[in-house]
Amino acid sequence: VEASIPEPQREAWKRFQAKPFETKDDFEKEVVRHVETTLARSMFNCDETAAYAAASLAFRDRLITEWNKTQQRQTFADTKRVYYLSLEFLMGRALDNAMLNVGLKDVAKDGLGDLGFRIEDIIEQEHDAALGNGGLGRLAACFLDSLASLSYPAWGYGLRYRYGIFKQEIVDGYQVEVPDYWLDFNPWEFPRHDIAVDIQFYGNIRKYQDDTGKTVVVWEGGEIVKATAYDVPIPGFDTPATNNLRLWSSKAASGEFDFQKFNNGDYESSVADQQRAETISAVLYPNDSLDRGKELRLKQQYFWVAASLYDIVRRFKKTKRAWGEFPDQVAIQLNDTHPTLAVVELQRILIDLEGLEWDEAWNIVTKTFGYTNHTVLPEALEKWSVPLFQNLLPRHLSIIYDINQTFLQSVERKNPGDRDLLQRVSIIEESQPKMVRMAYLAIVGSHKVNGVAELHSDLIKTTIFKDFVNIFGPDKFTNVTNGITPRRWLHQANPRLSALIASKLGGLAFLKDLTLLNDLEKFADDKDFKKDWAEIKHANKVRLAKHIKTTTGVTVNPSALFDIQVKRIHEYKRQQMNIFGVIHRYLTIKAMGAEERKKLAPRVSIFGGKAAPGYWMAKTIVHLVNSVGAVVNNDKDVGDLLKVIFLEDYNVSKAEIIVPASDISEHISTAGTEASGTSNMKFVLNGGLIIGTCDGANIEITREIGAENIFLFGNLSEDVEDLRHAHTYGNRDMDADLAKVFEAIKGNMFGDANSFSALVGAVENHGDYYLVSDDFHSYITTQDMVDEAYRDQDEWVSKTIISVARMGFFTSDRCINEYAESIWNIEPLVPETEGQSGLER
Ligand code: 7GP
Repeated sequence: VEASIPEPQREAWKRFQAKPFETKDDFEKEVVRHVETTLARSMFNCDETAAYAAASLAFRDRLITEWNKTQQRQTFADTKRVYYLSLEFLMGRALDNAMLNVGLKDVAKDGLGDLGFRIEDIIEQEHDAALGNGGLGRLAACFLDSLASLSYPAWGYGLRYRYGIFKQEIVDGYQVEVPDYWLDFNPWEFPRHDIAVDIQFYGNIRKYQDDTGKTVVVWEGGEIVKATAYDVPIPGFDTPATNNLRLWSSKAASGEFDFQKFNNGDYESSVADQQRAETISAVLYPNDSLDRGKELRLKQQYFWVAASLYDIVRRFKKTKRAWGEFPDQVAIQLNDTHPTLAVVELQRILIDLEGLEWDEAWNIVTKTFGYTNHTVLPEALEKWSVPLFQNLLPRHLSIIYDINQTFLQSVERKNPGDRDLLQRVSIIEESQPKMVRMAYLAIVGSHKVNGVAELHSDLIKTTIFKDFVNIFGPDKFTNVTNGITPRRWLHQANPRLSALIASKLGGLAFLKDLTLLNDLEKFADDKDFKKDWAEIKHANKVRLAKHIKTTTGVTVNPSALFDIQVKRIHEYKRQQMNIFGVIHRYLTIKAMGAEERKKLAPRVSIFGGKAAPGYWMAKTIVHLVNSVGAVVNNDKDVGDLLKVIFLEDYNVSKAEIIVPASDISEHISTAGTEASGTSNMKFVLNGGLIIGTCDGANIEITREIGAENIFLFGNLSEDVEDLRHAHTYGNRDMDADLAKVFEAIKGNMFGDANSFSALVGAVENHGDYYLVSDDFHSYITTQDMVDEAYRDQDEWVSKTIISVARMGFFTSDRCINEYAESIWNIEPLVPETEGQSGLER
């Protein structure tokens, strides 16, 4: 690295190069310097906001020094890198994470203490980076943490939305969306004004023959938008390796066009152009698992993909290698189909700009890409209308047609005469209008396709992608079960539990090798350990109870059983079944005598999650939960026996308070609909048990922790089709308990029944697509078993310890190692000083 610096500068550089702080004094010095110079304030009026800003800048300086070294190390080692393309990175807060990963949180705590601040208050100042909707976006964030912590050469590429996922407010029981303008002050990004790419839209294609007789295609005209890079450093845990997340922001290109308008006195319309360009990266689409086919969304996708590929190709070209070596240097992972245009864009670059032959180029493309599918829900599978495509990206559409033709010809060769098959697998759907099927394009353009849990990976092979398994063979399809980072989801969210575990395992090494948790199992019957364990859970519940009190005004008893369901609101996730179950419980309590009531475990049912703004049914579920809460929580007769809470604006930083506080959490999707789930893993890792269906990763969690430690219920995925069929064509008796719940709703017990008629009607009259009525009985009887089990606290605590001990498999480190080996073919590039960051083991 040193040798790369020109001789004359080397001396000065060595003398003055940035030295990251290590001690409390140096940290304080940095904070004061940032307050007084960077922020232009004095220490006399340094409030918590300024202290947050200065502390973050001090850590950012530290990260960026290591970031630089990491990038240089990778460049010189000339190793293969992976690029993770994701439209969503749900990062949450950065300061706490940076302090812990670097191993200097204690230093910062003391330093801030000297300056008159409590570190918790300073951490609270940070606005979440909420650049994602739910599971898919948070998975990408966990992956970045693991990639850096394992020292893999990896970059994330995404969009720098001006507005992240909306802020949810509950007004009179209804969800109201408020814009999340999060960029007011963001110390975690570096604008790279020197890294800007012009991105073209619209226009026409022109073909001609060059001197050698070769056909040349040019894409001309249209409009140009400029992409500017913003870099976010991603620190690894207990390693100096610091990776990069590059987010693109859109601006109008300062072309002659604008100037002409300006000179003609048309100032307003030249400003309008500017604003139009900026809209591309302005908002995150707030739909989770729903494709809306909006032109601006396709524009976002191409803008981001084109800028990222330009960057990746530029970096590759600096190595002066032959194009054939591209897949040896570059792996690109498509996080769902949103970046699938990258397949087409790389093919375009290779044939139109670099002059490669089609086959040679296509060979490079397919070796480069891998595609991860995150859902089988039909409404989430992306399709773009051909006319829209033709207008926005004419050259790409013509390449897609060529890709499709070559592909269909090969299918025809192997399956002569099977026209049905050709129609089924065609990338172009022959509908009115024609549609481009993005998932099919992603499969054809990648060398590996994976699902995110075993059941899900099996399902995609037997349902939505069945024909492709026959065409490409089964080896192209694989499974990588999701994981979560134990740094954020144990060490950061639950510091006391992490410390207790460390005290028994002899240090924090389990945070880098989660299978070490296995050794905890021998403490499952240790009296003192169990007491400490239970005490920490109680303290976490007290913390959540306080949060509930300040945000909702409701007092809950921290000794009650905390039953939590937090995730995006969706019919397939079945929050409606949960609230119907709560109503059933309420009716049961009301009908009980005093003696019977004494035997009941008091329960707090906690809900949280956002509904997509246009998803009316999901919003109705939110309304019902709040309406039930308003009645139950004010019923003196019920008191502590039941409370119903809706937590406003569920996000990553709130999850860090909520997840450690559960006794039981709910993962109750209709079997076969939840691809994996990741919060199920977080809750168990924090000493909560789960109630769930045989779906997604619940199945593998059961296998790991033992069926005796999880409350499974409900129909299996293989029965779903028959049940749906029976709903439509058979006679159905509504479950008696569910019928009573519906009667209560219809009798206006929770306010005007008309508000909820769609929810009830979906089950009663409209086919009950999500099988609420089929699973309701086993759901409520399993909830009774939860009560029963909770009564034996001693046994319950042992179960939670054993479960935590067996959760090692679900670290995202395991998951990333699997991707690295079976899909990306990349190796870690471990810095010499790895594990020497002074972190206590
Ligand atoms: C989610 C899945 O619903 C969830 O089961 C999974 O754990 C998560 O991805 C990570 O793999 N999918 C989405 O969030 C989503 O929007 C549609 O999928 C593209």
